[in-house]
Amino acid sequence: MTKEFAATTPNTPLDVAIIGAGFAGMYMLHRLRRAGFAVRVVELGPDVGGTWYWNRYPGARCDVESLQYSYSFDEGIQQDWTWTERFATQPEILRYANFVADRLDLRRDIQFGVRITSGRFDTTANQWVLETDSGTAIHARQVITAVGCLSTANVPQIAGMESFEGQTIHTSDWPRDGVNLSGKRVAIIGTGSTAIQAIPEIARQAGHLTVFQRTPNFSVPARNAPLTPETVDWWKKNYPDLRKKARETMRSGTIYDLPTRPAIGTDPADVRAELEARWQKGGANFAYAFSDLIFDETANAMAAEFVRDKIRSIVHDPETAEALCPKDYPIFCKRICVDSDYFATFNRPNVSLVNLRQTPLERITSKGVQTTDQEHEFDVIIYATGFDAITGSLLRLNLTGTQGRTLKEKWADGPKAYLGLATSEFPNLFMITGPGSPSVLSNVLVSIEQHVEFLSDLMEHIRSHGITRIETTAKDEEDWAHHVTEVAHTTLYPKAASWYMGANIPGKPRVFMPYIGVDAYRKKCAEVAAQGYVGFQMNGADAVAHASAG
Ligand code: N01
Repeated sequence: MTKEFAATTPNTPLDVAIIGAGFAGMYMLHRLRRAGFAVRVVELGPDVGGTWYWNRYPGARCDVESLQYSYSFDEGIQQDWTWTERFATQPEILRYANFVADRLDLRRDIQFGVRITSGRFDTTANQWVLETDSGTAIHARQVITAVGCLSTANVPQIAGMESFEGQTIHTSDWPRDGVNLSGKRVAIIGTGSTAIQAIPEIARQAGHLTVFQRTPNFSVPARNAPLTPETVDWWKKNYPDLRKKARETMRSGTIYDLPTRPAIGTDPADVRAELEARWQKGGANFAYAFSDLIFDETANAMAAEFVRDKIRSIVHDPETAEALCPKDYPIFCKRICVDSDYFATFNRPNVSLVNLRQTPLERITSKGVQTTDQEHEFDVIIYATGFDAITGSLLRLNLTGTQGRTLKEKWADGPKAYLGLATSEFPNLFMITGPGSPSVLSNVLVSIEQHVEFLSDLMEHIRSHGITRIETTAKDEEDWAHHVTEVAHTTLYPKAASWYMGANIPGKPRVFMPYIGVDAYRKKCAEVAAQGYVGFQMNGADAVAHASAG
């Protein structure tokens, strides 16, 4: 797999260096290579797949339906690949990433096993110099980050963690050879989407599983099942229309049964009937039952109470059921979880719940977990504690811009990026699914394709105009950040202390990071491109001075 890559120098830079070989980096490479650019991907892992390479914990699946969570840009790929389940497992998604990489012969331009340790913009040469842990710098005219929104683990700082004598695992770095949990005493800390997928599977394997919950989560049943050949055929036949619909008419980039009415003003019995029908159908479609669920607290409370009632009806022990019921934030304002048997797992004799709100976690000991009332002993502790989302992997690149500030210093009060794509002081740097773009509040493959296509058009534009330096302005990014916040505040989203807000990381600025609305965002980007990339200042042979977007 290791291949020698030609050295890059200030005189022989790449046209574009892409960081990351997940779905974003793979497609970006394909587009730019096809357009004739000298391009290379630098990837930390030993193979393609990004988040789907690392997140191998038991039960890992995508909660967007497989027929929609796939590339649409190549008719051959979407016809020749066949998904087997309604919600694909991590191994199947990784096989798909490999299928695409083979099909497009991507690996020959991907440098695996290399970490970018820092980068600086050389203002004289108008190039980025990326330092790597292999000791060889990479010189590139343009840099595009494809580092993923959920790829820097949040490893909490809990006193005594290093003293634990058993095995410690973070779900996002699950050992590639698997872990034998059979007969073991296992702890899992966290009850987000990851834990909610992992807990039922781990409970089937472990001797005893203890779940440490700080905040309960809303979850709806996936009702996963094998796909029938008829369903697959229908999707394949109708893909052009369905993909267009997902891209252009959906707030989320995923086709759901859109609501036809608000919950407020609808007979409460009809509200429950609609929620019940969607609960039975399974998946995040539940969130689209009524048009006001994400905007109106009373409507939202109806859906929240419906889910709490479901939890109470599934979990036998009333005290455990009550502890599992989220009560202090609106439903849908943290990412809705989609599960297979999560709540029923707490009826198993080998599963227990520790409510950290009642007995807070004090420290990790050599034997296990000390809470305020007792020491729990374990062979394995699993941290399902999530990610430093959206900005974590960008800041970790340690990039320094034209004013001598790192991105971390520049974004000390929160990220600001024009269209979520570019930030001032950092010329010739673009971010796929960056902060201020729909990213995690969308079917991320739809958002990735839109960004990749926007950026490859932009790269062709600057090449044909002889542009050597392109940068957004402080005003344009400020205006966009303001708009992102304004849109978020028309909804209930900011009422939850979520990772969308940076609230899961101590000290992280509380800024609502994703842009709500795939459809509106796409239109905005198309306008920007049609107006000659308004909001970007360009310098070079043609010395094109572009007006501010504001
Ligand atoms: O992470 P999370 P995740 N002590 O941040 C707890 C995507 N995803 O990996 O809420 C005790 O949601 C924390 O508790 P609290 C999806 O977008 C997608 O589960 O801070 N507990 C919480 O319970 C998802 O939203 C799929 O009180 C601590 C948990 O850890 C995103 O990834 C599948 C703690 C973290 O939950 C992140 O999900 C899986 C501490 N010190 C994930 N620190 C798909 O299907 C943290 N916690 C596509």
